[in-house]
Amino acid sequence: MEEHEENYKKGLEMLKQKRYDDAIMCFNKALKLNKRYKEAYKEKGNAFLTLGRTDEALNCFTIATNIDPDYAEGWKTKEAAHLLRGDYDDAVKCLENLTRINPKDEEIWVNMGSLMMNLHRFRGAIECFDKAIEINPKSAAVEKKNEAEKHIGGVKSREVKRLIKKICILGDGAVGKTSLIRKYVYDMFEDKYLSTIGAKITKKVITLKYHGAKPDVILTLMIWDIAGQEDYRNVHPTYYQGAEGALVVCDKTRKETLDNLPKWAENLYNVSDKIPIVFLANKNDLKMQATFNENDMKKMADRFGGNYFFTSAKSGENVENAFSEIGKHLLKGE
Ligand code: G3D
Ligand code: MG
Repeated sequence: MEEHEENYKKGLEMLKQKRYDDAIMCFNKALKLNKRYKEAYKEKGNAFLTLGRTDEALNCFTIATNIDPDYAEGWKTKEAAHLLRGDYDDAVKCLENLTRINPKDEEIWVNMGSLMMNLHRFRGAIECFDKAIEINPKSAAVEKKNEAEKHIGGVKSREVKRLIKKICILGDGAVGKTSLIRKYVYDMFEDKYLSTIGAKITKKVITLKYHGAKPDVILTLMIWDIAGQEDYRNVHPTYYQGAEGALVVCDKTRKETLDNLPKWAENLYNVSDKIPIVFLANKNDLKMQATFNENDMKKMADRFGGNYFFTSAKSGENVENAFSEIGKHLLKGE
């Protein structure tokens, strides 16, 4: 193996170990030896992205796609970075490049159409959905196209306000954090590209209509899942940085996970401002195995002035409510 490749491999290993600064150093060494090493630029960008340094990340992705304008992975990560910052028009441009590279990829057309819908670019969205339907007549785009057509035929487009907010989901391992996100964000297209960037970030776009009283709000929730480092002493501060709300989860069948909730909350507050927290006691479907009751949960939530819910990622109980509650807090003062 050549030396630049060795450094690149080492960088990937560092990424796996969540040693992002070390990873960047390795990629830099690789790039010194091979200035056109697009993969190294992409992975260096991923490391920056995970550290929350989106400007530097974008810089890397831009270089990678300049080196090779047909580098699909480069465009995907660049799109993810733009989404994280809320630069939707730039994200659309990345998708345009992806459709140029893979014109037969139905999913990319659907993604681009969905994003354009969020931007109220309905005619452009319909063109994308048509392409997807051409590739697969049974595409999810059929329904989405109908939706877009309704908008064009109907009332003139209203003023919209776009917001992007980060929330974190915290709590011990196996309490059901990832399952709760999966249940809430059923549109799997939405997190496909983001899953390639190392941090587990899932996007959910919610449109809030005020029927004339105020501009409609398009709220993009960036849900950060702390997959794989479920020890409150070990969480990288970047996971908390910039968060405007948090869901802190325990498992109703394991009392110790409730006892750990205050530690999660305190640890978060060591880094963040006093952002709103909603506490969840998950696996409420397992009634027979309950190890604590509502009073225990209430006492804990009261300490932090937070609300609480008993949820089940399995049955869906209170999952929408929990995320809407956080959503309500996020929009206060907007
Ligand atoms: P984590 O992301 O917090 O680590 P996961 O937790 O979402 O990975 O869930 C851990 C396990 O709990 C999974 O089981 C999952 O199916 C289960 N689980 C999550 N939420 C619920 C729930 O509300 N009710 C029930 N009954 N089970 C739940 P496996 O066996 O797949 O590891
Ligand atoms: Mg998980």
